[in-house]
Parts: sequence; C-alpha cells; structure tokens
Amino acid sequence: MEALLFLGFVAIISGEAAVGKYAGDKVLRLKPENEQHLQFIRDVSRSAEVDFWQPHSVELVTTNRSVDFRVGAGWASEVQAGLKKIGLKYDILIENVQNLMEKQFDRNKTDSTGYDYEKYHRWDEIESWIAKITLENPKLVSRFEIGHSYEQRSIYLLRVGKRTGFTKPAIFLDCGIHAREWISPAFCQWFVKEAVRNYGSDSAMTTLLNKLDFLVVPVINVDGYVYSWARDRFWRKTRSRNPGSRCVGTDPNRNFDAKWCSIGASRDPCDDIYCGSHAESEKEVKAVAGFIRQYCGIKAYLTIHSYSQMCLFPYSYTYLLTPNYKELDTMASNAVKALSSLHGTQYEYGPAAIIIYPSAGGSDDWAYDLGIKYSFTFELRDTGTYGFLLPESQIKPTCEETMLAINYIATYVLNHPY
Ligand code: 0X9
Ligand code: ZN
Ligand code: ZN
Repeated sequence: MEALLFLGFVAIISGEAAVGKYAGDKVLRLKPENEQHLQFIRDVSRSAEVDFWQPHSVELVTTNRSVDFRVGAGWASEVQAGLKKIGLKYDILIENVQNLMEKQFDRNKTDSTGYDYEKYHRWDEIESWIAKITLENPKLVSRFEIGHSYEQRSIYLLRVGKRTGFTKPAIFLDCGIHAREWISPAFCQWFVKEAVRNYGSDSAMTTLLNKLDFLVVPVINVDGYVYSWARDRFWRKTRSRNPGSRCVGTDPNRNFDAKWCSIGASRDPCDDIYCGSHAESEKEVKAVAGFIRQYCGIKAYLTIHSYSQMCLFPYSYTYLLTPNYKELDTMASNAVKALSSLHGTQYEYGPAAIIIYPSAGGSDDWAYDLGIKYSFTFELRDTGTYGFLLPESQIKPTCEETMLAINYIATYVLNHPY
C-alpha cells in the first residue's frame, strides 16, 4: 500500500502531462440553431470550465456551423442537461479526453536506428534532428536561425534545395504556429525527410529541388510547443507575459500585420484568439515576418495547421475575394484532389472567411498582401474524432497524402513564374 501510494506520488510530480488531468473531460459538438442556443453557449463559456476547440473562441460561434468544445469532468453532466433542456442538439465527440491522450502514442517504435518520423517529438529532439539533417545533407539543406522565442529558444529555418550559386524562386512552408496542433511539426519534418530521401531518385522531387528552394520552419511557436508537452496539451498561443493580466500568451495567427485585430480576434489576453498588444508584438511572428520581408523570391506561402481537413486561401479578414480568386480556387481544388487520391481523405477548400470564419491578423493574408499571391493554409486531419489528439498511427498516412497536395502546388508554382 505504501509503495503504491509512493508510486502514485512520483507519477503526479514527475508526470509531465499531470496524470489524469483530463480524466472525464468530454468534447461535445454542438449544433446551435437560434439566438437562445448561442446565448446558452456564451453563458456556459463564462460559468463552466470549457475550452473551445473549433472554432477557438466563443466570439466566433454562429448558427451556421458546429462548435466543438472540451468541458471539464465536473461540469459535463450539468452542461449536457442544460443542452437537452433548451433543445440544442449535440454529439459527444470524445467521451474521455484522458483516454484519448494516452492513445495518441499508439505506435511502438519499430525503427530503432534512425529518427522515427512516425512519432511526435519533443522540442529538444526536433532541435537535434534539425542539426543532424543539416549536417548529413550539406548539398541540399542549410540551417538558419531566424530569431528567438519569448523564452529565448532558437527559431530555425531549413533551406531545402540544390545549391546552385544563384537565388532560386522559393516556397515558404511553416509548421507549429499553434502549439497543440502536433501533426503540423510532424509534417514539416516529414517533408524535409522526403525531400532529401527522394532527391536524385524521384524525378519530380529532383526537379523541384533543382529549380526551387523550400524555406521550412519546422516549429514557429517553440515555447508554446514545449508547454503543450510539459503542462497543457491543449495550449495554443505563445508564452509571452501580458502586462496587467494574469493570462499568458498571444495567438500568433492573429498577430500578423494584416488588418490586425479588426475581426475574429480578441483584445482580451485571457482569450485563445488574443491578437496581442500590437501587430508583430510576438517575437516569433516578428522573426518570421522579418525573414519573409527581406528574402527576395518567395513565390508561395504555405502554413500547416490542424484540425478539420481544409485547404484555405485569402482572405480571412474580409469576405471579399482576392483578384486571383479563380486561380487560387482551381489550385486548391486540384491540391485536395491529389490529396484524396491516396486514402480518400476529403478536404473542403475555399476562402477562409467563407469556409471557416472571418479573422484578421493571419499569416496567410499577411503574406498575400505582401505580394506572395499563392498563399494557403492547410488544416490537416481529422474532422474531430481525435481532433488535436491525432494518434501517431495516422502520422504516416496524413503526411503522405499531404505531400501530394504540397507537391502539386510546388509544381504549379514552378510552371507559373511571376
Ligand atoms: O484560426 C486559425 O488561426 C486557423 N485555424 S486553427 O484551427 N488551426 O486555429 C485558420 C487560419 C485561416 N487563416 C486566417 N484566419 N488568416
Ligand atoms: Zn540563438
Ligand atoms: Zn492552427
């Protein structure tokens, strides 16, 4: 008995994801149909322990789309009773968040020699991987430190492409803007691995790497990513302190200088879509934006998020369509067609304001307005069965199918110089 108690104690103090922290938490998908339903959701968000997953804030909730949120174990039955009472239809997406957290790691390591791309990795492992893949592929990969995070971690960029001695057109690809979307950094790592593995053997990849450079930032929001492993699996924002508030962090994807904080963002530091004190207040955002501004020749901007299976393009800050809407729509349509050809995964596509919700300060709109006319946000698997807790067994199929979409866009960009 004593031994058991002792073990339990050790598990609690050393267990990173605080053992049982989410035991009994549920994720509900609500389908609000009228103003009374919306009011109920607003009230719940104030009184109960809830965490909005999709959309990310109560301000973005409307009647024409469903709402996924996590509700604390202690509140679940009360909230469900309230929903029934007012006739707000809902499904239980996740019965017990804790069980699913443990199921994320559903793959046993098979390849004990090399880096395992089918596992989620901690930041220190990713950082060593960045150093190693650079060292092992000097003709193809260069590493740059483009800045530091709030907590002084390095933000790295890998330039992947055959060195030619002159500047090539480039495609910027970033991952890990939002901390809890773990499949995103896994994809950037997969992409670099596939590039170096296929160069010289696969003709399509060889052509792309001969003629283009990929500028890959494997994790932008490093502090948030570390925090999502150490303390709170569902952390989204950066980890910067907000003077005058006890709440920490800014949403990096509301912090870019694109009609900053005008719509679909919050001025409240306690909110998950807090836009920050001013545009580019976050060191991580400033580092990426600064790099892109000074680098000549970026022809496409691609950013990887999760979840909901969507290929989105500007605008987000307005319902207006971009001048090249037709072209972007065709590209997105072909990209998702290529993606679905492998495992049949269905993606929605279109301007983000229309397809998900209007919101300002996003990296895609900012890049577009800077003149990078091919700008896309990918929301990878799934559509809510696991949400942010996508099991490791899905890393491979997810990355493989996503490669097809990215390769399609890269080839298109190569064949449509501007
Ligand atoms: O809301 C976001 O930042 C993105 N969705 S996520 O679930 N990964 O948080 C969508 C970004 C679409 N683009 C812009 N809002 N600019
Ligand atoms: Zn440094
Ligand atoms: Zn995201």
